[in-house]
Amino acid sequence: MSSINQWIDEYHKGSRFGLNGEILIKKTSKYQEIIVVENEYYGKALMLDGCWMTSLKDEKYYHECLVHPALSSMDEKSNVLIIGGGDGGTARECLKYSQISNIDLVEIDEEVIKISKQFLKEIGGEAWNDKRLKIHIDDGVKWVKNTRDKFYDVIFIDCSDPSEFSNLLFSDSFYSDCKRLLTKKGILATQSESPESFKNIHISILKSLKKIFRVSETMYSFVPIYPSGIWSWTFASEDVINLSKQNCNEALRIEKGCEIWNLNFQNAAFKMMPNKIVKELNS
Ligand code: SPD
Repeated sequence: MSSINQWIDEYHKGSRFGLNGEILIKKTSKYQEIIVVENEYYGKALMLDGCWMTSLKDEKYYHECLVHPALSSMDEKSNVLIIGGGDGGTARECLKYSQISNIDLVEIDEEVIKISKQFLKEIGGEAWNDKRLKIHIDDGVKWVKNTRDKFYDVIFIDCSDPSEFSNLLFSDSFYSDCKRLLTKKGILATQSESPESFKNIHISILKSLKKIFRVSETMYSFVPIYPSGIWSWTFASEDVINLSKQNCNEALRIEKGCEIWNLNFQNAAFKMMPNKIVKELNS
């Protein structure tokens, strides 16, 4: 592998979003091309099939926003499902809650886990050694179909952008299966793409979740290395979720260990829906 710096870009509708650096590994797994590049500012960064997934420097923007709005708002949580999440960041944030006794992490591509453990070990950190974390190399869609009703308190969908092999993770039937798996007060938390660079799929996710679940709320923040930077996370439940619960001791404890997320940040983020998205959702 050459140690010469080069630009690695995510191409997107005539724009490109790139990092310059040394390629540490480039490999094609059964499912996708996997690249890890080392950039001066963002540190090591992971790209799957031409799309940026995460970097050491900005991963907390993503993982803290996916996990803490759900877990800090729930009283009962012991059993968690993560679909995707092969870099370990979502599991690491979940394991900050002592009430969690089991996490099933279902990742289709074993190579993503291997490469993350080898090149991005700071992201998963101690989570990889935690007995509560069970890794399953499997298809998330099949996993939810084959799991019994009301089994999980929380489901995190930490997937890539829609593609040939991940499309079903954005489908109504998948979301309905997730709903069936959740306990009465359970929450589905999913990355819901960008209202700017992935507007159509973003709208489609929000419409599906609103249709399938009793409540669904979306927050907006940033993931600097993703196309356009602005990103979203959506939380859906059959129970009325109190995602902006204040002064909860647990949330205050979690805040202290976070780089990005805190309750004020979250409260603002749930009010950040761009007006063009509001209009399209209402039309
Ligand atoms: N455009 C990238 C969307 C990827 C979301 N998942 C990232 C994985 C980080 N754990």
